Parts: sequence; C-alpha cells; structure tokens
Amino acid sequence: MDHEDFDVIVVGAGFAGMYLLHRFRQMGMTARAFETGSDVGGTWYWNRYPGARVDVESMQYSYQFDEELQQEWEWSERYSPQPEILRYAQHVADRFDLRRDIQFNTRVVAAHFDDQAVNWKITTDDGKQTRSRFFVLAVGCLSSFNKPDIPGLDDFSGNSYFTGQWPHRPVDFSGQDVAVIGTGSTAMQSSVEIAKQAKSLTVFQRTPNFSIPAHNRPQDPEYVAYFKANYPELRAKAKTVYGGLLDDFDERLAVETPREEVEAVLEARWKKGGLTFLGGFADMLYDHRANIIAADFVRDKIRSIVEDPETAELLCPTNIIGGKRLCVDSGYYKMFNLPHVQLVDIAGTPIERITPEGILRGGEVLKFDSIVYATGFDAITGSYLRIDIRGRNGRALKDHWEGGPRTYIGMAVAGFPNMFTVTGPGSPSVLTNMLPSIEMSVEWMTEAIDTMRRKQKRVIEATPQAEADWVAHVNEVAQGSLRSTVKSWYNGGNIGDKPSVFMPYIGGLPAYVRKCDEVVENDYRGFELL
Ligand code: N01
Repeated sequence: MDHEDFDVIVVGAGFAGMYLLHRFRQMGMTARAFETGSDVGGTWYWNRYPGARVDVESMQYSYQFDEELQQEWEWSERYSPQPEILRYAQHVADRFDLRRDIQFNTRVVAAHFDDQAVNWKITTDDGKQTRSRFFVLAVGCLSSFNKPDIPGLDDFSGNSYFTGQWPHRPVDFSGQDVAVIGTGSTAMQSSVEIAKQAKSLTVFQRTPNFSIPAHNRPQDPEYVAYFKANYPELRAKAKTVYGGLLDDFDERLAVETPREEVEAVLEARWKKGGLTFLGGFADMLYDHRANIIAADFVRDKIRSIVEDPETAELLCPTNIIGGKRLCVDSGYYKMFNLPHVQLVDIAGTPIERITPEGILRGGEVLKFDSIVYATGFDAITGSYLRIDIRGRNGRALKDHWEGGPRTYIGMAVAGFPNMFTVTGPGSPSVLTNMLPSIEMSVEWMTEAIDTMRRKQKRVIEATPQAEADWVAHVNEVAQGSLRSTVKSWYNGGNIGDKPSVFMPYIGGLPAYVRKCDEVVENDYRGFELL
C-alpha cells in the first residue's frame, strides 16, 4: 500500500474547508487543505467588488459550532459587507489556528482514486502529489466565475474587471465612463456603488431581474443582545424552517386569501426587505396565479421608483418571480433616476464584440474607460469539473455527470469511494442559509468517517442504486416548483453547454436533514462500508 501523507485532503478553505479542518483536528486526524487563494474566506475572499455584502442577516450568517465564537463576534450591519465577512473568516482561522493545515496559492488539478492502494492521489499545480485516505471537496457552489464568451474581450485597451476575481487593491472609478455587463445580484450590488464614483455608468441588461430592497442598517444593539441570549433556541428553530433561515413563513395560500390581504402582506414584506419576500404564502413558487400577484406587485414598485417610463418598463422582468434567485439591493432601481446612469437593453440587439475603445452593439461603439463583467458563475458543478477527478477504474467524474450531477444525499458519489462533497449538487445548499447548511454537511460526513473508524472500515461508498434513487427524488421534487421552469444558474441554464438539470435539492432543509438522519439510523443505508 502506498504511503498516505494525510488522513484527509480537503479542497478549499472557505467556510466549509475551515470547519472541516477544525473537526478533523478534533477527531485526531491529519488533514491538509489546498486553497487557490492566498488566504481563507472562499467566496468572500474572491468577491471583493464594490457593494458586495451578504443578503442573509448577519446574525444568522455565522458559524454556530462554538458558543464563545458566536458570542464574541460583533457584526456592524444588518447585512455585513464583504470586508467584514472576510475579517470574520480570518478571525476564525486565527482563533482555531487553522492556517497551519492549509497550503495557500495552490490549485488542485487532479484527484485519482487508486484502486490498489485504496487511497486518493491528489495532484496540485505546483506539480506535487499527495495521498490521503479521504478526499473532501469544499469548493463552494458559486466559485467558478463565468468569463463571458464575448468576442474581442481581450482587445479592450481600458480596464477590465471580473467581479468574481476582483483586484485586491482599491479600484477608483472617479471621472470614468464605466460599463457593467449583467443584471444579477452582483451587478445590482456593484453598480450602485460604481455610480457613486463614475462620471457615467451604463448597465448592459440581457434579462431583467426581480430585486427586493435590503433596507440595510447598522446593527441594533438590542436585537444583537436578544439574539446572543437566545442563540441555542433561535438556531434550533431556524433548522425547522425550509431555508434554514429564521423568518415568519406562512403556510397560507395566496390564491385562497383575499387579494387586499395578499397585497398587504407583500407590502409589509417589501418594507421589511430581504430574501424572504415570498415567504408569506406557501404557493408563491408553486402556483402561477400566486406568482403573478407577487410579480405584478414588484413590477408596480419598479414603475413607482424609476422616473423614466421607458427605462422602468425595460427593468420590469416578465419571468416568474423567484424563478431566478431573487436579488436584494440597496438602491438599484432608484439609481436609474441619476442623470449619469443609463440602461442599455441588449435582449434584442446583443453585444457584438468588445473593441479596443469599448462595446460594439447595433453597429455603434460605445466608448468606456472600464468594463465590469458581472456575468455570474458556472454554478454548483463548475468547480468540481475543473478538477480531473477519477474514481474506481479511472472513471472520470465528468463522464459520470455527463447528463447532470449525480450524488447520494448531496454528499457522496457512487464509484468514488471515500470522497465527500460539502453542500454538493443534490443538497439544499444555495436554496438555504449556507452557513448552517455547511455545518450540517460537515458534521454529517465527519461523523460518518468517525463511525467507520470505530467499525474499523477502510471504505465508505454510495451504492449506484441509492444514488439513482436520490437523483430521481431530487428531480421529482424540482418538477413541482415554478423554479424549474426558468433558465437559471440553478439548472445550468446560464452556461451554454451545461446539461439542463435542477441541481440543488428543493425539498427544504428540514426534509433533507431528516433524510440524512435516517441514513445514519439505518446503519448508513445506501452506503457500503468495507
Ligand atoms: O450572477 P447571475 P451573479 N452578455 O448569474 C448576464 C449569489 N450572490 O453573480 O440573465 C450579457 O445571477 C446574465 O444575463 P442573463 C446569488 O446567489 C449573492 O449576479 O443570462 N450578459 C445576468 O444578468 C446570486 O444569484 C450575493 O440573460 C451576460 C448576469 O450576467 C448568485 O451569486 C451577492 C452574459 C449574471 O447574473 C449569482 O449572481 C452576489 C453575456 N455574455 C451574488 N453572460 C449576496 O449578497 C451573462 N450575462 C450573498
């Protein structure tokens, strides 16, 4: 048997990778994480664009595994800005001395299961190979930036910025003519800030998106004190809610509620702000009639905010609300009332190419000093498939996932023994509050490894049947939702050649946790332990 350098190799040192390292250390196992960035933080390390902030309330977007940690950390705003979240990640790394087990500036390029040695051989971009018994992918769901396939992109003589690979130095747009391409959450957050500096800002919109105001504000000390005094109960309650996020979700149906009452609930939720706007009724994402009420409500809001009627109409999405992920903004629609901000609708007349001076569209070159690409991610599977992962008999993960990702409970793949995926495809991941979902996932897999050790097993592997059943279940529950009817990054619709499969598990966190618990209670049903 070949020598194993570590018990476990982890890919990524974001919130998932960091917690894994902490858990493995507590279990007395040796672990090494490889991280492409030069520090911890994952998403919050890369996405440094102006205006980047979390859109889950910060009191809930934090680790809960350590009581002292959650008591000592202070969030300054309702929705914390990226630099503060990155500081939090760095604080956690310091507090638990995690960096000594992380090799930064290192990309994992290949991971091959060795059938004879029964371990994983990991190749990194420094040319080195490392072996481990277990291999855990903590690569995040939105980590592979989608550099758009626009001709001439490299010809531009001005400054090009990619939101998912933002420079570490401050970027000053003062006095510049700036273009932003994209109108997702990232574009909405960044353009509001860029407009505050730039001489002119032009937003290129291919598809309009629904956005709910954030109503961000400084943290209320009384709210913080209440939260900190009641963390155990509040965290436990959040786990019983669909998205793992505390809020008042209602089981009522909008279609069975008087229209004025539905409007009043939507108005109250609009005033409250944030991602749970649709949570007042259970049918918003399941019944077209309910969805149209909410979509019309937001369209009316857009028309009431944006002064120029033509721009307002262009900003009004015609799609299902919540089909693509809702955006949460801090003044996006209002920004279009500024005289130096304009919207260019490229739905009918797309960008032809980038030229040295700017953007060619409709036979005309619009000149810019800087172009910001806020063009999204090769979501959920992108970061897995950029690594040459091979399981038993050299089978490539990209072949196994040719028709879309296949996992068992979002954490294991048949034919890829001792490999785990944190918040992988087939888990609720991006449909939930990511931090508690990460913790749940990490705790489940580390407990599984601990059980193996106690039972003196060397291998844990999902069976092909269990995987097939889970994939069928994930697809079946997705079919019921209006979300599956819209092209989005949830279903690969934003990337040309991706299989069209709804990737996250849409059944909600409580149902998912129940399923994972049942697997354990039934002696790891669906897994073979050898
Ligand atoms: O990416 P997106 P994002 N030419 O895919 C356009 C999370 N997030 O980075 O819709 C022109 O939503 C594309 O157009 P279209 C959050 O989960 C969280 O904004 O494909 N345009 C779209 O408008 C979010 O949902 C926070 O027609 C092109 C945009 O680019 C997820 O990340 C903050 C194009 C991409 O929008 C992704 O958001 C930010 C092209 N060639 C993000 N290619 C928090 O607050 C793409 N587009 C936690």
